Formats: sequence, C-alpha cells, structure tokens
Amino acid sequence: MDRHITLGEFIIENQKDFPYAKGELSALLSSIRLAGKVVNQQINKAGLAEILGKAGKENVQGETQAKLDIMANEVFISTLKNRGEICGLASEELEDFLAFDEDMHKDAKYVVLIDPLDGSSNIDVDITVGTIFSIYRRKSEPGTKVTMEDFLQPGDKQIAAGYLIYGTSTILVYTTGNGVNGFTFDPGIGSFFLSHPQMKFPEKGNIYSVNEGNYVHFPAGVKKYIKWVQQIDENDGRPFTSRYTGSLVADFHRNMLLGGIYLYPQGTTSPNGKLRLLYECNPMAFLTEQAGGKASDGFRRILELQPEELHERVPFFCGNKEMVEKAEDFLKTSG
Ligand code: AHM
Ligand code: MG
Repeated sequence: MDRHITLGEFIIENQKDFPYAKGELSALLSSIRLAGKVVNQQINKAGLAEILGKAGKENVQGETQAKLDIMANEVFISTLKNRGEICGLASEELEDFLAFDEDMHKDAKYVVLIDPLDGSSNIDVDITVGTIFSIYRRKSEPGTKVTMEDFLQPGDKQIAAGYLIYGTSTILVYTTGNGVNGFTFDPGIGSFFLSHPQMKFPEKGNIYSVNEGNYVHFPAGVKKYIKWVQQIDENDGRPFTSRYTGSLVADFHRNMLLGGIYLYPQGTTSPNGKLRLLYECNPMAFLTEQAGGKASDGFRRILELQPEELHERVPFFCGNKEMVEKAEDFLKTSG
C-alpha cells in the first residue's frame, strides 16, 4: 500500500468539491474517523476486556443488544456530540433521534444516521462486523431544534455516507458523491491511508449473498432468481458462487471488490425484509451507485424512497448493475 495520502489529507483536499463547505463536513468526517478508531480498538480487545456477549437488553427493534452494540453506539454519540458539527443523530440502537441543542451545536448544519455495529450476531464468533453512517444537511433552520423531518429525507439527499469494516484490516470507505474511496488503518501509526482509490464494482460479478435459510419465505421471483444463479451456463460463469457472512458491511465490501449481488428480500414472515432503510440501505445504496452499481427494493430505486419512520425496513437488492437488473426481471415477471 502506498502510504502517501492519509484520510485526513484526503478529506481536506476534497473539501473544495463543496461550494458551500466551510470545513464542517470535513470536521464531521474526521469525528467519524476518530470514533471508528476507538471502536476498532475496543473490538480488537473485546475478548480480553470481557465485553463480548449479550447485554441483557433489547433495542427498539426488539433485538437483543450485545455489549459491543452499546459501546459502539455510545462512542459514536459522544464523539460526534462533543465536537459540535451535528445538531442531531439517529441510531439503529435508539428509539428516538437525539437533538443536540447546546451552544456549540447552534450553527450545526448536519444530522447523522448510524448503525454503530452492523452484523452484531458475528461479534462473539470473531467474524467481521462494521459501522455504517449517513450524513444529511438539516432541512429545518439552523439555530432551531432538529425535527423528525431532518431525519426522514430520501437517500438521494445524502451529503456523505460510508462504512468502517473491522475485518482482517480495518478499512473506512466513504463517498461524498464524487466516487468511493477506501482507507486502510495502520494500527502502528494510528492513521488511515488511501488504499482503495475510486472503487468500482467490476463489470461482471459471479457472487450472490443471501440468507438461503429463508428461501421458503421468499417471493416466487426471488426463488426463481436463486435457482437461475445456480444453473450451469458457461457464457456468464454460472453457477455463481454463494458467499454470506451475516454482516452486510462484509458482504457488501467483498461484492464491491469482486463483483456480486447482495439480497435481503421480503418474506412471508417479514413483509419488508430485515434491513433498515435509513441506517443500512440508504448509505449502502449511495455507495453502490457511486461505485457504478445498482440498489433497489426489487422494483424501485432505494435512494428515491420517501422514509415514513426512523426504523422502517425495506427489501434490499444491491450490487453489480446487471445482476440486480436480472433479479428485478424475475420479480417483475413472477412477483
Ligand atoms: P444488525 O444491524 O442488527 O447486525 O442487523 C443487520 C444484519 C446485516 O448486517 C446482515 O446482512 C443481516 O442482518 C443478517 O441477517 P440474517 O441473520 O437474518 O441473515
Ligand atoms: Mg445493521
């Protein structure tokens, strides 16, 4: 890896892409970088520090929280709050959004939506997890208290989005609407270095990522698509390879590097699938499109969906354009 450009330098250098930017977005991205370093360090020593396992509480979605879910949530909230660049934050782990209205936040223009620890079922078994973030400009007047409307914006209004992947390396990947770039953390130096400039889905992909244990619940179109990817066809490299970790960040990252599709469809017991529009699908959809891919709910572009509530779920299909379009064709014809 070429250790020439740090994430900090890159953020400052690219600040000029924003005609209205006065450095707040750069400062906000730097706060996310800092919180990511703290969470990364905690995850790495989790087994030793005895912070693995369940916390004995449920989050707003009725899911059991892991100790690290709570830790990551607290680290991101306190880091972002203490630096004053945002006026509010919504988290997958909290029922309501937080409004920051101390003096230091009064001119803040941005709100952040976050899934602090994605893939938390993988924490205790040493499999990759991640953090997903999404940034919008507030709609309400600066100086007033943030409102629900500031958070319920369609994904195409995102100013920036990205994720941290805590894997064999820790990598921060983000976009501000000008391509997708990835930065690998060097723990010896304590800095992220540009390692994946201008990330793009390869032209063709041959990986599909889906929880096939739910097959029986899927709509007919998805069942047919899965059977189609498993058929032999030398022209397009089928059967495709199945890879599914249970961490969206890990499955997405691999598919963007190698070419593939990620699916979390609706099912008979979960009419909107599992993934959350605001914390997971919108940021991943923004990255997907910026990397030349496609993200939809099977019929509609994710980034155009008008959110109705903070924790709403949506079926999610994202990855190489051609692969997502094929899945959509099956859904259109078979439902
Ligand atoms: P989480 O944010 O509570 O960890 O849930 C989201 C995760 C995704 O990372 C992953 O792709 C999916 O849930 C896995 O769900 P399942 O175990 O149903 O396959
Ligand atoms: Mg998640």
